[in-house]
Amino acid sequence: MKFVDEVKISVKAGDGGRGCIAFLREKYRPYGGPSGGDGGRGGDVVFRADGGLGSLLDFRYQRHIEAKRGEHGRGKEQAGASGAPRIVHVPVGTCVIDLDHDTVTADLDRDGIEVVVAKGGRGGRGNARFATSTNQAPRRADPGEPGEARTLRLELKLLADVGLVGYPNAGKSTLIAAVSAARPRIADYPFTTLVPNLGVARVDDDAIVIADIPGLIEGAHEGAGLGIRFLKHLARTAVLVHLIDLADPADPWEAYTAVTHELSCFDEAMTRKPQIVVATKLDVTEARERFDETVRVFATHGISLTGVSGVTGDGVKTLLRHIAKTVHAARRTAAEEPSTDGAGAKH
Ligand SMILES: Nc1nc2c(ncn2[C@@H]2O[C@H](COP(=O)(O)OP(=O)(O)OP(=O)(O)O)[C@@H](O)[C@H]2O)c(=O)[nH]1
Ligand SMILES: [Mg+2]
Repeated sequence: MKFVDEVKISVKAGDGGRGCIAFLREKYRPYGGPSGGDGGRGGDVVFRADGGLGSLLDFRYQRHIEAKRGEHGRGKEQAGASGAPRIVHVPVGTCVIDLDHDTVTADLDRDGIEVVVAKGGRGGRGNARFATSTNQAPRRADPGEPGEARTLRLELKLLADVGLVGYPNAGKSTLIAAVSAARPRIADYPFTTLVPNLGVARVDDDAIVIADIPGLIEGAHEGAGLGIRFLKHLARTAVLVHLIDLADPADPWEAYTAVTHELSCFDEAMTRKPQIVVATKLDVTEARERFDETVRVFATHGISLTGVSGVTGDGVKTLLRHIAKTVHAARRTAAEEPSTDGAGAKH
């Protein structure tokens, strides 16, 4: 199972500026010398690892990246200005593969490190450089070198921030499709999802990575249904979102406790992760009718319930914000307490 975000892009560094051909002519200096300045260097394309980014999502809208060219040289031996480097922020953990040569160019595995992925061209020499004792008026200057152009694949191994759990058919895949670009299979029979899917949801400036795994049923820890081995993909998530299908006539509290039991059979730590419990399919009349009563039952156990419809999108935005806030809080707790597993307090 590979959880990889990848994107193909092209980069082009700036071309070097042209060298200038010029001669100094001053009123009282009949033999003014060659005075063409050098062209400026083209800007590099530089990748910088940024711990604040969580995905390669930005590159979906930015497939071609160019740095500025160097300015051309000018008369009076004025060199052209260099093109500014183009600094591109990429998430920590981004691996850069050169597709033309099939080589790994860089592994940006630490916050703040920088790698030049395309080098700017050198500026051409102006004619002032070509003056010799025998040729005092050279009419020659170099063109600038072209900047490097490369086709790259960026790969990022993703770690999910959020795991979706619940019975089969609870609407997990529908929810991930509603909040991200992931397009998992969705169908009205159990165990539609056979392998985990990953989706990246945008919340303001942040990217939240959500994992959708196969549904759990009672006895999953003994192999019932698809078993619980998929829970290993959620081991490092910060937050669990537990979906309960209110259109299903089965008792919601029993569904909740059955899934929670399977989580604890896999690993006690799973039940200590912050959890957001969500009632789904609220567009269905029967589900809506049961909502208030279900909220009350869960409240008696100290659990607050959020309602959504993955189909109409009702409540989904609010839920996503709630998820993002919980993820941020969990990340902060994990950063403050590096000695714990970062699981946080019981919901
Ligand atoms: N009316 C309605 N139907 C929904 C909603 N969410 C999901 N469904 C339907 O419920 C069925 C199951 O949805 P999925 O998203 O595949 O459920 P799942 O939890 O991923 O199921 P598994 O992959 O089998 O574990 C599909 O027929 C969906 O169209 C909802 O909010 N409202
Ligand atoms: Mg599914």
